[in-house]
Parts: sequence; C-alpha cells; structure tokens
Amino acid sequence: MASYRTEVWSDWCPGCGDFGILAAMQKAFAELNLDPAQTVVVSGIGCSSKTPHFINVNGVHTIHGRGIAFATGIKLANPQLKVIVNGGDGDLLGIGVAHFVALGRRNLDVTVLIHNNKVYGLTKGQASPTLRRGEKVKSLPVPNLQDAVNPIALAIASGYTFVARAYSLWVDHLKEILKAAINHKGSAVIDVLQPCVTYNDIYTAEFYKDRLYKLEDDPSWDPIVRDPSEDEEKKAAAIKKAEEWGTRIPVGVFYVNPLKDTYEERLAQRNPSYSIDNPPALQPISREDGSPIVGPDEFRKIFKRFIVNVKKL
Ligand SMILES: Cc1ncc(C[n+]2csc(CCOP(=O)(O)OP(=O)(O)O)c2C)c(N)n1
Ligand code: SF4
Repeated sequence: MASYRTEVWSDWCPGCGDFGILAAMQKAFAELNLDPAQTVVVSGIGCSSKTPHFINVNGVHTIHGRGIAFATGIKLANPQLKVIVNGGDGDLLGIGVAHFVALGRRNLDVTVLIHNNKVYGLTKGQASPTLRRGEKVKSLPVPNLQDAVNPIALAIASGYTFVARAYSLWVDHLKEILKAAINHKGSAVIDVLQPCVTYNDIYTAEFYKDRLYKLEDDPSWDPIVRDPSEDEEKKAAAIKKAEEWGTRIPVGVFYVNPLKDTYEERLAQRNPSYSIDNPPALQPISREDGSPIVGPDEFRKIFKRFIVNVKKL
C-alpha cells in the first residue's frame, strides 16, 4: 500500500471524509496489485478532485465537470488501462452531469467515485445537486429551494452496469466495493457518502452513525442480473431501495449487470481499424528512421476522404 502514497502535502481539512476515500483507493489498488503505469486516476475540480495528486499512479487533474470526458478519451485510446474517475457531487452531477449520463449510456469500462458531501466544498459550502429541498447547511442564508438528484437512480436510468453506495468512514467496506467495481467490465459508479466537516453541519458522521445499514446483511437482497429477462425487475428493485433515506439508509451494491457489452467492444466490432488488443495509443507513430508514419501525405489523404479537399501546399 505504501507504494501508492505520494509525498504531496494534502490541504484537505482535518477530519474530511476525502481521506477515507483515498485510503480505500490505496488499499484496493494494493490488493488488486494494480500496475501504477497501467492505472489512471482522473478528476475534475473541487476538494475531492485533488485525489490524483495523493495517489501514486498516472493522474490527470482536469477542469470542472470534465473528468469523465477526459477518462473517455484515455480509455478509448488505450482500453488496457484501468481508469478511475474521482469527483465531487457538484462536479459530476452538476456541471458534469451530461458526461455522467453519457458514460452510463456507453457502458465504457471506467469506474467513477462520487465524493458525495452534498455541498460544493472547495467554493465554501453552496448547495450541491444532492442536497434535498428545504435543507439549510451552514453556508446557506435560506433553505435549499431545489429538489435533489438521487445518484443511484440516475446512474441506473443512464445505463451504468455496476451501481453502489458506500460511506467514506467505512474504509474496508468501500475498499471491497471498489475492488468489485474495478473488476467489473463496464461503467461502474460508487456514490460515496462523505462528511464535509467544514461546511455540512447536517450530514455529519453523527448523522450517518445510527442510520447506515449494509444491503448485504439482508440475505434476500440479490443485485446481480444473471439473465437478461431479470434486468427490468432488478433495476426497479434497486431504484426503489435507493429512495430509502430516513432513519435507515442503505449502503452496498444496488445493481450489477455483467451481461452488457462495453462501448469499446462495440466500437471494435463496428470499426475493424480499432483494436482493443492493439489500441491507438500503442501503435507506432514513427518509422525506424524516425520519420512520422502519419505525415502530410497521409493527412491529406485522410482529410480528402473524410472531410475536405486539401490543396497541395
Ligand atoms: C467552469 C467552472 N465553474 C465554476 C468553478 C468553481 N468551482 C470550483 S470547485 C467548484 C465546486 C466543487 O464542488 P464539488 O464538485 O461538490 O466538490 P467538493 O469540493 O465538494 O469536493 C466550483 C463551482 C470552476 N472551477 N470552473
Ligand atoms: S471543505 Fe469540506 S470537502 Fe473540502 S477539504 Fe474541507 S472538509 Fe473536505
């Protein structure tokens, strides 16, 4: 696990739930023995989006709401990489929500961790899309006027094939779910409930302590689709369960469909020049003498065929 730590100093507030998510990632990566050179952590902007700096694998800290868009490009360029996205609920379900939905529709093999603290932490505690109507966290002058998005229901409706919720202070439980999400072939999302000790005085560790329960403790709960005919029923059961938010709040795996093909598989089937085993990022770009394989003449041919007629310079 030590090898996944970096020397970068973290400016997260002492007690922030982000630390638990980072620890769970480092443990999961160690137990899966992920090769740092074959693993990429991508983020947007926010407190939570600083995660790539603190974990010793390839990392990209991108722009607000665009972590998934960058991850999509990375995964398509080299489907052999393990790609994990970290973002806040504001980042992924506010400004980045179109990309969040698009990833589910594609079922690209990428894992998303939502650091769900129900506020915009980095910009001082405004209401995020997961704060419920009527709630007034300490930075708000008046109670929230908007209804909340339910990340589990949205993910299932969008097409994600692995959908779970975890709690950032239950590090080992989150670690196990994360390992399953990374091993799952397809778009996976974990909605991680994360106390923001500085700006959220409603959703505190105290609040969660007596309310959370694990889905797996119910022996009748089975989230896995084993035959396509079960899909609708499993989705409906998961969404119903995700509506439960009161004296009892479920965490665990809500829905898994391992039967659906991924976007990269569909692309390889449609386009013979796209190969998962020999992906674009691994193809040579120069000849033995150092000259580029795709030079001006090839570009001219490609442009002529697909886009415009390029005059010889
Ligand atoms: C295009 C754009 N709009 C707004 C901002 C300002 N901004 C920075 S972080 C942030 C919100 C972060 O909240 P969240 O995604 O919930 O993450 P947290 O800080 O809570 O982890 C905003 C609005 C920005 N950086 N870029
Ligand atoms: S503001 Fe909140 S989310 Fe950001 S580091 Fe501090 S406790 Fe964590």
